[in-house]
Amino acid sequence: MRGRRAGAFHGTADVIVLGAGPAGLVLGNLLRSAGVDCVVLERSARAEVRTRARAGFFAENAVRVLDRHGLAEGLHANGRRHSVCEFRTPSCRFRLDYGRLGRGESHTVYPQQELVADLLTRYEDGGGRIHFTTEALAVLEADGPRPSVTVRGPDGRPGHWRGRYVAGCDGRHGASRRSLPPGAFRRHHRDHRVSWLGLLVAAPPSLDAVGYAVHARGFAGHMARTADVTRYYLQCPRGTPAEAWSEERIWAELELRMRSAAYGPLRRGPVLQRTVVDLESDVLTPLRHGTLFLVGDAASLLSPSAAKGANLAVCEAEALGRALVDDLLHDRPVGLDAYSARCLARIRRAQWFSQWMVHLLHDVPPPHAPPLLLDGDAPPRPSCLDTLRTSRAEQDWFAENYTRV
Ligand code: RFL
Repeated sequence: MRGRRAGAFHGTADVIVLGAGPAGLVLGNLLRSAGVDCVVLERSARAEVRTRARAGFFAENAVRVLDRHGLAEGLHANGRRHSVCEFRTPSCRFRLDYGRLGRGESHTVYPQQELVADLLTRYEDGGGRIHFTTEALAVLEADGPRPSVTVRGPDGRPGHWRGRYVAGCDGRHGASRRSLPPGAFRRHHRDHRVSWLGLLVAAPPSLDAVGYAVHARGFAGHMARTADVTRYYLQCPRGTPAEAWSEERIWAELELRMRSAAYGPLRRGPVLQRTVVDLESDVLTPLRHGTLFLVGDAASLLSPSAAKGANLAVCEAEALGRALVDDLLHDRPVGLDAYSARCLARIRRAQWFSQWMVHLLHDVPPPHAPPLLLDGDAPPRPSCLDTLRTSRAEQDWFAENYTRV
């Protein structure tokens, strides 16, 4: 089927990749450089894909994946190593240099949109096919050998793509998830009953660490992005519209919850973006339905508390890319057969740790059965933070899981 080409509306490709986020573009690059015929179909316009600010913390394993395929040049040139967390609690402040704990691994901070822009340039420079403003509407006949995708193209015209495999890299609300027939999968869902107001601020970081502040008014977080842009989070009541928060109110809450009076002021700047994120965990099993595979956020959604989502997307894209190359070029389907179970093992670990972080940082029940509290017992959260502050074994465990993907 190699070499057959078409416009955005109709065509064929051995692998149809839905979505040009980190998952879709890592996969597209792997397939293209191995010589597999593929096309990426993306709902948004090119400019939006290149500028959508989201994640920023990449674990060493995800960086190794990018390195193996020559996709980490920009990340190494412009990203910064990051290895310290600072917890601020009602009673104290403590720091964990997680890069020196556990397995001694750290993060590279590099804005997700920069990585996506690098991946896109690399893919297109290598001759990769991509169509923007082309929304997948449904994946059809995924249980057979010739799946197809119906699309709405740039001017609203309907179209149709046919292939041998479809890679669903189109996020939680994409067509891949929607196209799974009832009974073909199980949905595992947990609403953590916590919401965050996510903010991007045009100001340098205020700390040389990820800041996690636990406060009676709710959680506040600080994460570096670049020398001039910082991400902050404020826990907010469920259902709060993002616009309800004026800049004045945002800074007052951040200063209060981060305890600036005790630990130093925050570096202020205009708020560039504000989004409300409901903290949820959501996994579909299995990650394969016939010739349709789920990758990244389409496979599992995590709360951003432990910064795992983009990392999983990169690792799963590599696993699927290798398996597709083995199947299509070497007639070895074993990797495709193992894809779902392999990725679910990683997802399960990441979900568990992210849920543990949600519990650590908020007044919500722990991930599993609530612990037995005896009369007069302290609630579990302060004791978790205290154990983390004082126990080297707990710190090693934290560091290992915080950087693991
Ligand atoms: P993406 O990035 O959402 O890309 C999916 C792409 O699919 C397109 N699309 C469609 N295309 C065609 N047809 C359709 N019907 C389509 N429907 C959707 C979309 O336009 C989009 O281009 O998914 P992917 O590739 O799986 O990557 C996942 C990551 O983006 C996500 O997990 C992370 O951003 C999560 N996350 C973080 N992860 C980390 O590892 N570290 C972090 O520090 C971190 N911080 C964050 C985050 C997510 C956040 N939000 C948005 C909740 C911070 C925030 C605020």
